Amino acid sequence: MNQTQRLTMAQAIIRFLQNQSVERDNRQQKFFAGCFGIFGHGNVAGIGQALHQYPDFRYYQTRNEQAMVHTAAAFAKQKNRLQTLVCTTSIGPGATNMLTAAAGATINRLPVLLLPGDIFARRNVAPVLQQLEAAYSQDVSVNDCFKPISRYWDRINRPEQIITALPEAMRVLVSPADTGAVTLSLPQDVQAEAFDYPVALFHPRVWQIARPRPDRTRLEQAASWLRESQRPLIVAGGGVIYSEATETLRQFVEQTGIPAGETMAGKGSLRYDHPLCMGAIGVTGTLAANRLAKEADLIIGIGTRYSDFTTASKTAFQHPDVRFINLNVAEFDAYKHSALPLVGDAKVTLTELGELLAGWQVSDDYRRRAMTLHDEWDGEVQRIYNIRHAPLVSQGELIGAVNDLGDPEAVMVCAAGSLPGDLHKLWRSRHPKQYHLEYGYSCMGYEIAGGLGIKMAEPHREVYVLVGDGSYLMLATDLITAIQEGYKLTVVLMDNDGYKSIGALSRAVGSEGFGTRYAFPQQNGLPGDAVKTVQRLPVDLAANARSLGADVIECAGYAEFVAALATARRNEHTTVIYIKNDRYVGVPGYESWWDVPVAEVSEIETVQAAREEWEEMRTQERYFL
Ligand SMILES: Cc1ncc(C[n+]2csc(CCOP(=O)(O)OP(=O)(O)O)c2C)c(N)n1
Ligand SMILES: [Mg+2]
Repeated sequence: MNQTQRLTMAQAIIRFLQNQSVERDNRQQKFFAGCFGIFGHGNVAGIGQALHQYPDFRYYQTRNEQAMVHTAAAFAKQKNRLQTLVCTTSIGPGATNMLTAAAGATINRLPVLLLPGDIFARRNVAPVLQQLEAAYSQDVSVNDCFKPISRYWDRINRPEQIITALPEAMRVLVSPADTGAVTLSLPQDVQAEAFDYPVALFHPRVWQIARPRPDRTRLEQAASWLRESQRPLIVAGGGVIYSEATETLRQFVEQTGIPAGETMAGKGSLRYDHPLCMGAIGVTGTLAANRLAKEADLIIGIGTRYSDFTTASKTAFQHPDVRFINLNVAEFDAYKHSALPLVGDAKVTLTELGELLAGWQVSDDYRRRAMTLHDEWDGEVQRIYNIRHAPLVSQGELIGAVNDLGDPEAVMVCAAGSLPGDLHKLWRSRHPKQYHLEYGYSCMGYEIAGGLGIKMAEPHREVYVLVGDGSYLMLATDLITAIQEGYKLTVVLMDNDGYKSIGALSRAVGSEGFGTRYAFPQQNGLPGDAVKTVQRLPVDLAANARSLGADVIECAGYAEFVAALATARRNEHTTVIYIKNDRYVGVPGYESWWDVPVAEVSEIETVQAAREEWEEMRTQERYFL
């Protein structure tokens, strides 16, 4: 019991992490699959030395600290949060490079463990290289920036502090309700300090992931609300997938006849061809889901945060007496929209609710209406898949090709630009893990790094990374890591000379695509979309990808793209399919709105017109009290 082992703080951390497992539904696995990192003076002699000493805890290189946190988050998402990766950095810029992706992980409720190095606890040699000095306190470093974006944050000023910090870090990481980025800030001197650690700290530990059940009284009330409802609609969020409740949802939907719309994180909760699957809901939603949302008298939100994309900026639900029942493991989300909160795990809650609803179902009329809307929507998707736009192809037809001709067991990953909206509408999800969208933070640069995390999580699946030229330029370098580690990615790089998405948004707010095109300046300014002829920049993204070690296939049109998909599927090596596509042809919106405030005063007429439209739409925004 009193046995101790003398280790450095860094060695003790790695030993501890190696011994943590999780268990859900009697399935057990190690919680950490290894550690990504870039070494500098802030961690090379601490965590770096420890990783060298314990090669069983696999170390992976990255090219950029932001990328590795995206990789870890994507890995965790693909694993339904039952496993993740650790990220180590030096102090200063290495640490703060993680901030963007750390915020993304927390917003998306994905566990990542961050171990940034920190300035000396001992202080006598301060200021050290890369130290932020504050005149008002010596207890400040750049790592304090992690506080608002971490679900748990701690600074380890004495080696024995990890004995109490590590279990807290684990509690948060494995909690379905509280998870997100966990940051343990590790002063560079303390990492290398030794302590006589209790051996019990390193004993194998299994963290049970519970499936909490909701309050019975509330559950019964929910059942009676459902029985009273005429037009109930399910909003399926990411929680359905993380809870592995997709099969239970299917049974619930079939038993009750309640149709379901899907959020960005929830897409794939039902197979696209299920007659009661209405597909995407909200700003980027389908006509089927958005029509039903508008009329619904009862919304059953399952594992959703109700982001503005889901609620169409609070305009999606227009029934005057609409009510909400929220099934959510996080109390915070369960209470949104003044809902009847069923705080619990999606799978067990749906099962119990289904039992209470035995014998009840929606009217035949309503079920039929939903099924008709489903079929009509499928026709609309096919229409867009069949467009053959010239001279440059349309994004919709490219999405169709990847969906039709890619491996059906594959995973598709995307995060930012015009692709997510198009994918949300058009992608036909055939299994619950096929549609991997990082849309909590919609962080440009997630795509390739995230693709690597997905492939590491499920190496047997093909991974299609769909990425725009803007996102690619922001963060493509972890193609190298994928190649280095032998994880094959198929990257579809869609070049439209800049920001198609924000260009369209800019035009919609009256600003002519200002600042969103990649072109040489004219008349001492950058050309917007009103300028017909622009001079392209001499950038060759295909050559860029080739220079990082990828196989690259350049496609001139649809037929070549189809051929490239076949080649890439046979290829065992990371392949980038490069294709130019049209900046202006887009997938329409389907009776939805997104609140992006327009300038209240302007001398430009297009802005004034946009403002007028915006003011009218705003009147549809609702409070749910
Ligand atoms: C890190 C980051 N910066 C800025 C934005 C805002 N933003 C959203 S989409 C977009 C343009 C994306 O360009 P690209 O990847 O080429 O996709 P496209 O819009 O052309 O489809 C920008 C700048 C963002 N989402 N993430
Ligand atoms: Mg682009």
